[in-house]
Amino acid sequence: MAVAPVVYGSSDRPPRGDYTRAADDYTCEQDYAQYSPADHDTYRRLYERQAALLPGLACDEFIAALPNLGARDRIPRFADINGRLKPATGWQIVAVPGLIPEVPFFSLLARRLFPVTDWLRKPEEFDYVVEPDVFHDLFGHVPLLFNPVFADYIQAYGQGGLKAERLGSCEHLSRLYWYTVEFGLIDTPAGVRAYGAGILSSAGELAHSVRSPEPQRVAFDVMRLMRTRYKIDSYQSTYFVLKSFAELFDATAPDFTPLYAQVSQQTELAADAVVADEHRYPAAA
Ligand code: HBI
Ligand code: FE
Repeated sequence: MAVAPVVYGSSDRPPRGDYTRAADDYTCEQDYAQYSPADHDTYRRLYERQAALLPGLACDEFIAALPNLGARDRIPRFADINGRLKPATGWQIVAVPGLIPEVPFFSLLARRLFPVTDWLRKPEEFDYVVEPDVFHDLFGHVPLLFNPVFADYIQAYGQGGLKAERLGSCEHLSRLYWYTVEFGLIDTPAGVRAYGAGILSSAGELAHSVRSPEPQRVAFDVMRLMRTRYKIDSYQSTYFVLKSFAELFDATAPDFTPLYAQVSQQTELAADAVVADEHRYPAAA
């Protein structure tokens, strides 16, 4: 059944994927035949460049989990990754044609199914692609699904998302996803490190988020985070720093209903808003 695609942010181009091949829940088969030798070479070069940048910038949990992706010299088969992922944390990745609406997205996460876009950027988009492609989803999101605490958080996020939709609080919850799963930092004895997929899959933002003096790095606080708008097509001005993945899971375990009521009474904050006397982390050396 043809399903209506969704477009992220303010892009005016139609979505890239072929949504006519998606089922009612937006999932489709990974169309492995679509990949040309040039696509596999683009993936190999993206993986090689990004993996070389990780030491001193990515968190240890991500670096330790990355080899679970398997193939580095070509686009992996999702079934091969699932052969390792399902026994590890009960998660599986499922192919989707691209971005999908929030309720189908939350529903898949709640079922421990992570949607992975199956098309790859073109060589001319090597440094930046507007919509998440298979490299962003596989390299950025999938390794930490092998981490039990983080994997439990993503499922809890999916379950919370379905509730948020009923409460009309999707915007607040998508900020939580954005500032943790996509652009989160975590503190370590050696300084802040990246765990967010949007950072880990970006050649430029990985060093920027951890080492640049420009952005502010504030302590993770759900209320502060949910008040803060985010930017879709440029580096973040504010990053939120966890003490541990357990902190993220514990902070999002309680029922968010009172939190949504409270945060909707407070003024929103711009992505670069500076709030007086809040703890800021220094850039890592
Ligand atoms: N769809 N395929 C896909 N991948 C995402 O990461 C994604 C999405 N739809 C919506 C979305 N993320 C965000 O708005 C979440 O905060 C819901
Ligand atoms: Fe993503």
